[in-house]
Amino acid sequence: MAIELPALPYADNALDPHISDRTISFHYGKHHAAYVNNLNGLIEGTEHADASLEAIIAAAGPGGLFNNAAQVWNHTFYWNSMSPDGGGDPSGDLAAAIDASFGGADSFKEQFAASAKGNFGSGWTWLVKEGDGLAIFNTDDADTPLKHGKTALLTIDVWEHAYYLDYQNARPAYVETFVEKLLNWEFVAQNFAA
Ligand code: MN3
Repeated sequence: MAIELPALPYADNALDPHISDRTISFHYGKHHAAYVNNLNGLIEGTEHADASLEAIIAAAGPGGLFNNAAQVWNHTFYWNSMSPDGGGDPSGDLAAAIDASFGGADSFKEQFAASAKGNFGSGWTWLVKEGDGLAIFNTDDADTPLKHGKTALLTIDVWEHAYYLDYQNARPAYVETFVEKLLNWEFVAQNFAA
């Protein structure tokens, strides 16, 4: 049972002009697809051949198996972290939790953006559940909150391939656009309630 590349939750051009269909064609169509293909090559005929993606991530030590499995999971989570109708503010229980942990939605957005801008090199910036509260968590390369016992609520990919075609080296502009225009609070709320 091979690991499959999940369909995008929107059309290839749905995030235009913030994330272009050209970026999607490479980032989803080439990078994400390559992680899936690499992973299937690595698990074929092994003890992991019929395992779930989450089980492979849990079992894998440092190296190619972990990197490809985690990148498959992280990218699927990233696509869902954005919406053509994104941006705005959280509501309900999630808003209360954001207030309690960060002092309000605006303060959260500032702290999340600052962490994403400052996440050195290739990696991911996450909102996670941590104990009774919420926290911002940076990971390097393919690393993922699953491997740290944390529940992911939101992520932004800060590898250069996520933004270079649309923003060149201007990671801050990409991060600010993500937070203001793309952030899918409904997805965050689903993960928070789960
Ligand atoms: Mn990526």
